[in-house]
Amino acid sequence: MTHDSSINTDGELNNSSNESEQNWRRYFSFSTDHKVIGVQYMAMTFMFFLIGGLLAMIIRAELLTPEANVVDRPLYNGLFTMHGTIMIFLWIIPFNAGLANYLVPLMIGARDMAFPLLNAIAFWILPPAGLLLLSSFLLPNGTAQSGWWSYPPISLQVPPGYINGEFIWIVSLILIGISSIMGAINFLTTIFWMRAPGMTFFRMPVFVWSVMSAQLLQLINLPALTGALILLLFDLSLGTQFFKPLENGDPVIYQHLFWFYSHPAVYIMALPAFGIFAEVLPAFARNPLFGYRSVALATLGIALVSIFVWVHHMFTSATPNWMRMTFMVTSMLVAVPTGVKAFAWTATIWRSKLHLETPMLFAMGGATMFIFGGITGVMLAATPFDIHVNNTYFVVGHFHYVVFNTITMAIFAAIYFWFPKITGRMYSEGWGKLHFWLTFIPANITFFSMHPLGLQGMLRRISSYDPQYQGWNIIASLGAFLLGASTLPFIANIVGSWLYGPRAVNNPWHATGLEWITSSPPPRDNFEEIPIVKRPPYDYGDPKYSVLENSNNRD
Ligand code: HEM
Ligand SMILES: [Cu+2]
Repeated sequence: MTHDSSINTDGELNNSSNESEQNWRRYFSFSTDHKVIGVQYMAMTFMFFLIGGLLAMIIRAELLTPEANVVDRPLYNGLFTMHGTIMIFLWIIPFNAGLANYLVPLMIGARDMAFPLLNAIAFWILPPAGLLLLSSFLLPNGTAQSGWWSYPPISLQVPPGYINGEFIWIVSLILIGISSIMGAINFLTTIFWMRAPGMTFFRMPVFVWSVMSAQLLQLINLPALTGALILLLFDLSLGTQFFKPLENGDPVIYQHLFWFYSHPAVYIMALPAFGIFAEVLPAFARNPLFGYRSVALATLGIALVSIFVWVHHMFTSATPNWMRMTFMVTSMLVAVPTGVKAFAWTATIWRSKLHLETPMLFAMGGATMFIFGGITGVMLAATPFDIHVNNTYFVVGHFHYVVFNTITMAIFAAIYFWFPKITGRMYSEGWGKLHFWLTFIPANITFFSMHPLGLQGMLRRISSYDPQYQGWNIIASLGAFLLGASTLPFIANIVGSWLYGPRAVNNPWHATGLEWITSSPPPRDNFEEIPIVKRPPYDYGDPKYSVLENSNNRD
């Protein structure tokens, strides 16, 4: 790539060898450097994670007691709607985009993303979209209240007024979707065309395979959601009747379109997490990733199967029996490629000497919790079981094991693992471990409690409940408050270490990825010289390939 002459921002190139502190300002500027954009994504989405977490604290405060006594019902509806929307569309999905932005060009030996300007635009759509969404709290009738799925006809029964919470919700989501589609085009082009010489597909780290698979899903499935949202917007504001049951519209079609995206979306969130496990586990077990090729192909396999399972969210939505049967089977098929992954993680660390630094703790914790969330997923995929627990806290428990205990933990693993690369500083191991235990234990307390609640019949999306459910709810709420507090040592560690941490060497973990051969933080164009790749990924422990580890001795 020879873009340095055309697309360049305010003389960064000249500065790139200077101290990184002098460059902190670039994180607040419009930059086309994929690394700056990556950090911008990650920092911004973390802000939304905090906001989403705050909303969750209010929800759990309300559920401490059977009565509705903290917030009124419309606000409660708004809180869980915004909590879910923010966590999915402004935390996990864009955080993954940010991490991938930072890592993919480095991991494949490229100087930047294929379309740096498009990359910056895709990012800068998000802050206004997110602020727009939040601004709906200020409307006289408050935010959208129909949950993150926004099913019609409920989502169409909104307080009058052209600009209401639902309207804002739809517009924000369309904007976020446009940003994601731009990102998908950019990621796929980059991975297909910008790999360094010798970086064949089967030499790519599994993280890159994960990004590629997840972004393929974005491209294939996201248009269904965007289309559905546009039609919903028409129904809401222009008097059309695509989804209005009393006027010959069909609300179930909306559900199909919604889940055609939003089921694969769970893998758009989860695949990068699996990719993180595939980087961190081998590095701290000093073992090659077990069954690398199978894992890479299983990644693509999971993505493919996930396109054909969406109806498992609609087992109770007037779905004919033949369709329930079919989608029960396809849903269970996901367990096959997923099992390959779980087996590979286990085999990678089997009988190895584990180095239990913070990234490894989070990766092992997250991978283990995924087994639990995956099992409840397969249970839910069984139609007869799902019919009973659909719309109960069992479902809430299931997906929080996956989206929090697995994916958010994987995100923390990634932050600690690549922190030295991104900042050029080391974080504090003691604070990191404290953060891990303060996350892992309370998260399990909180989200485990939801399973018995659901099996006993407690419905989701309610702000008052029968007193028989209070016991587990108190446990869940106390766990949640601890979990909220766990972000404090994290923030202290990240901010403090970034400012005052000891200098990091280029490759503190003696890891094998290309991102570790360049300086920490990397220069504007990533590599002084584009590397020529001659070795497989994850060649830990193979003396034949020890060159990379030694290259660290330069420091
Ligand atoms: C890989 C990571 C996964 C994530 C991030 C995830 C996420 C979610 C989410 C967010 C929901 C709730 C949607 C809602 O109603 O608001 C959900 C429900 C569901 N999940 Fe998962 N899930 C994962 C894995 C699985 C697996 C492996 C299966 C089955 C093989 C599965 C089967 C289901 C089913 C059947 C439901 C619908 C339950 C119901 O509403 O009655 N999930 N999941
Ligand atoms: Cu699903």
